[in-house]
Amino acid sequence: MYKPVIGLTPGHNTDTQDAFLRPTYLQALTAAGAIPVMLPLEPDSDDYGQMAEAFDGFLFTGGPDVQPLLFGEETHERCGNASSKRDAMELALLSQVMAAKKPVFGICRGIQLINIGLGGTIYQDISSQYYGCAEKKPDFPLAHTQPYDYEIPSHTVILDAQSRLAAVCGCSSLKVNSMHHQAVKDLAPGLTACANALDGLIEALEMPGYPWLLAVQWHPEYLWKHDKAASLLFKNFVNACLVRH
Ligand SMILES: [Mn+2]
Repeated sequence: MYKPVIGLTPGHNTDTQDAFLRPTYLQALTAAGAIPVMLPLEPDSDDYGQMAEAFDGFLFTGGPDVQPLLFGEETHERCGNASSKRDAMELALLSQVMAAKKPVFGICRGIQLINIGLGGTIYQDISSQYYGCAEKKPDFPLAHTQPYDYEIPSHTVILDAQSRLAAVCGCSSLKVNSMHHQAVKDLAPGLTACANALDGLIEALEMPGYPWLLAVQWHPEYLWKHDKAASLLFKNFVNACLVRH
């Protein structure tokens, strides 16, 4: 039986220049019935169109912060490390992948990258820019950078009942892990928020009318072994890639 081949965007260690991928993404996609492949960090600029055609789907993985000048902002004092090579590669790839209407899954940095690539903005730092703003300061600040193991969920997200995400997961709320200090702020045109944390922050996005685009702020690749919804998310993505083949 044909298995969908899925391209994953690579991590970039800016100290050693290594391109790498955490095995959790590969394990989750393999278990869901796909063949995962790490994409090059520095493809030839002429090759993005061919790369978009060559794979059945694309996973935009977690990682460091996106360079703020790329979404029209100065660099906030609480912004973290960025990789110009990775930013350029992922933004160019996203454009070609979406032109080819291939399935797109985003995780953590992936949700931010997709929102930025399509014209949205992000909070460069949740605690100072979202919690720090008086009108948005919640009574109960959440640990979006959770203080314990990634396999343990740390906060709740409420799903939009009409969303693809709710249909895929078959429930109205999820317990998710959380390892981010940035978050989606203004949505890009065409995207809808389909999950919010109890403090109001956007935790998932999708694109109605597009064949398959879902992005989550949490890390289902650390949850799928024990969490049905996380496992269904990967399986639904892989099935969407299979249908397109
Ligand atoms: Mn969170």
